[in-house]
Amino acid sequence: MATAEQIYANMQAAIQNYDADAAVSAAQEAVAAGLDPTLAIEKGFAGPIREVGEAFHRMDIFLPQLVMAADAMKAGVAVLEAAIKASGGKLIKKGVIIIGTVEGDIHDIGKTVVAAMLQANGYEVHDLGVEVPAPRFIQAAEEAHAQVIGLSALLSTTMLFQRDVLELLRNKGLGKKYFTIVGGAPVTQAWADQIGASAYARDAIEAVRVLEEHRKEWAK
Ligand code: B1M
Repeated sequence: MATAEQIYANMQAAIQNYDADAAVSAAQEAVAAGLDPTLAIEKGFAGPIREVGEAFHRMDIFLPQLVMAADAMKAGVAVLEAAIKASGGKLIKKGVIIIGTVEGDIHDIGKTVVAAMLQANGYEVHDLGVEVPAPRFIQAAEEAHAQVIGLSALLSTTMLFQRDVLELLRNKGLGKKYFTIVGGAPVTQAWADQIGASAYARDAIEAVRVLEEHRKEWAK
C-alpha cells in the first residue's frame, strides 16, 4: 500500500501533467487508503493548481493548459467530494444553506469543496452552481427557508457581486434575516467587513467552524 506522501505526490503529478485519469486514480487511492478527503484535496491538488494558476499569470502556459489542469482537478475532486459527503452519514439537519459562485464567475472547484464539507457536517446545502445572479440567491434562500447564504468569488472583478447580493438583501429589508458568509481566493476579512457580510471563511474547514461559532446568530 502506498504511503500518504506517495499518494499526494501522485495527485500533484496528475495536475502538473494535466491528466484527469491519473487524478481520478490518485483520488481513488487516497479514499482506499482512508486519507482525510479534505486534507487530500489541499495537499494533493490545491498546491499544484495554484502553481498552474501562477504559471498562467506569468504567461508561461496558456488558457487551454489551465483548463486541462482544472478539468483534471475537477475529476479528482469529484471522487473525494463523494467521500466527504459519505463521511457525514445521516446527521440531523443543522441548518439550510444556499451557496453559489457569484455572477460573472465560472470558478466552481473551491465552492464545491466548501459545499461538500458543509453537507458532510450536517447542513442541508443547496448549491446553485456558478454565475449566479444576485436575485437568484435571495429567491432560493426564501424558497428553501434557508438561514445562511454563502457567496464564492475567485476574481477581483466578481468580488463586487458579493457586495451586490448583500445590498440587494438590505434593499429588500432582508439584511438581518440571513447569515451571509463570503469566501474565495481574493476575498479577505477586510472585504467582508467592508461589504457588511456576516462572516468570512478562508477555506472549507473554516466555513464549517465559522458557522458553528456563530450558530446563535443564525439558528433562530
Ligand atoms: Co481562473 N483565475 N480564470 N480559472 N483560476 C484564478 C482565480 C487567477 C488567480 C489565476 C491567475 O491569473 N493567477 C485569476 C484571477 C485574477 C484575479 O482576478 N485576481 C484567474 C483568471 C484571470 C481567470 C480568467 C479570467 C482567465 C481568462 O479567461 N483570461 C477566467 C475567468 C472566467 C470567468 O470566471 N468569467 C478563468 C478561468 C479558469 C478556468 C476555467 C481555466 C479554471 C476554473 C475551472 C473550474 O472552476 N471549473 C480556473 C482555475 C482552475 C483557476 C485557479 C488556477 C485555481 C482555482 C481553484 O480551483 N483553486 C486560480 C488561481 C488561484 O486561485 N490561485 C485562478 C482550488 C480551490 C480548492 O481553491 O477556489 O481558492 P479556491 O477555493 C478555496 C478557498 O478560496 C475557499 O475555500 C476553498 C477550499 O479551500 N473558498 C470559500 C472558496 N469559495 C468559498 C466560499 C466560502 C468560503 C470559502 O463561503 C461561501
